[in-house]
Amino acid sequence: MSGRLSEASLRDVPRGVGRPAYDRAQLKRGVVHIGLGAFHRAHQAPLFDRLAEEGDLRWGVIGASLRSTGARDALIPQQGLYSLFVEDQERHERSIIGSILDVIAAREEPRRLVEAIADPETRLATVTVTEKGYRIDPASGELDEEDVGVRADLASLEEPSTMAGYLASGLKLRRERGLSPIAILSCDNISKNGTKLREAVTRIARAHDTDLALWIEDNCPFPNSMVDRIVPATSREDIERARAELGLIDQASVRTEPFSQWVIEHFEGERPELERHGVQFTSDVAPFEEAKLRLLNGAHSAMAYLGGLAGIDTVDAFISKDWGVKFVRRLWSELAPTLRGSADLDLGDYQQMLLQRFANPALGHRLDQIAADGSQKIPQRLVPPFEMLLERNEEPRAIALVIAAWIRWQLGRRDSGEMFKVDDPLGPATAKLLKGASDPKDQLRSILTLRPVFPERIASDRRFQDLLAGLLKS
Ligand code: CS2
Repeated sequence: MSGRLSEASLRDVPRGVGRPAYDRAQLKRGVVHIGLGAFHRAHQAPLFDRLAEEGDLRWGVIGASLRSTGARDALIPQQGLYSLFVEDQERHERSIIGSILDVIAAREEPRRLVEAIADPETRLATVTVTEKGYRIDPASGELDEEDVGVRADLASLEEPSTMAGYLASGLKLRRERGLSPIAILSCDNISKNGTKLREAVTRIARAHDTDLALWIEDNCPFPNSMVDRIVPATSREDIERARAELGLIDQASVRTEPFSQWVIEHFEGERPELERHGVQFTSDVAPFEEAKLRLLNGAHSAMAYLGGLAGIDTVDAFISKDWGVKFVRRLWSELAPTLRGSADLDLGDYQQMLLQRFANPALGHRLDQIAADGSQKIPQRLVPPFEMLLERNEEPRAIALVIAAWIRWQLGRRDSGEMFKVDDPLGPATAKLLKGASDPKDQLRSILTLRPVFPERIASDRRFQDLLAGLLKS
């Protein structure tokens, strides 16, 4: 029987596995992080761990999940400790990360999260709640005021429901207590993520107190940022492997690639010196964010729907096929001209590196994971460049094929006939739209009325319709 990873069992962790050398009891609760999934555990938390390792003990993390209790149930018995496996063809690095100090399951204890944001020790809030957690309309970027949670937060901030509601509520309390404002750092794959988050939070704040909204606007930076690291969701195999390699049970183990990137817009106020660990601070994140959203995430979505329909399971399996690489290159040849360049970004090198990252066989990155929530992702990744190319009178067939594959995906049936459940907040809406449609032409007509994905100006474009109709038919 293996014991559980914890402070007490740290000494049993085998040699060669890194572990915190700093005194965790001295670590301050400087960061509140909302959205304690695998991505945070593999991207931001290890950076805060490294800062602590160097003696900067201001950036311990209080993590919160809004809906599930899984992270709390996994991490609290381990006092926040978990293992990180960094792997590719050559590297196999293992370490125990110590920067997470406490975990709140906000659904059960909403006030604890509000209090954490309003704690004098808190200096920064970070967010990874995925696209759908913003409750914004994916196409317009505006807060979805029809959403039940948003409606509740607009009515009361006592026990918030949404991420933006929690932030508004916590900031309200900070202001009432005369505490300093803090920066709120969005780390999700959304174009202009900080700007959109600020709009969502101030919109909710304004519904309660206009002065609060002004205070937030004037004092709390919401820098835009681009984050990048491929992190498969923790699977049963990961937990098994952690047990085999550590001799301990770790329910929160996470596996990732060596590559990691974080580009953040400069902002005023106290902040962690992340540049010591390769994080880039810049005056304009847009070129990085666009390149990443379109080339990396766009290719991911392409593989997810085309590969998923064809019955392929993982990114590396897709990219190992000649036609797979060929298609991804073709897609990039359409997408790259839509990017505004930056002197710091060589797109040729960037694509070459992406191919290597996609081919990493150690990740086992599942296409189903990427396929989830497509209605929130396609409008970020592929609709804007498509529109741009149409304006230039071009006919981007590869992008259109991915959008057509996404539409096919909504039917919940692979090419083999195997049925699956579409995992998407708009899944019920797309199912309803497609239900009565008898042929591809009908299906297209219906699905193009889905405004969060297809804004009017693109849905009504004849060339767009014809292109998709042809592809869906074939
Ligand atoms: C992926 C991303 O699941 C997805 O939609 O495209 O999670 C991707 O792995 C990360 O953005 C990489 O940084």
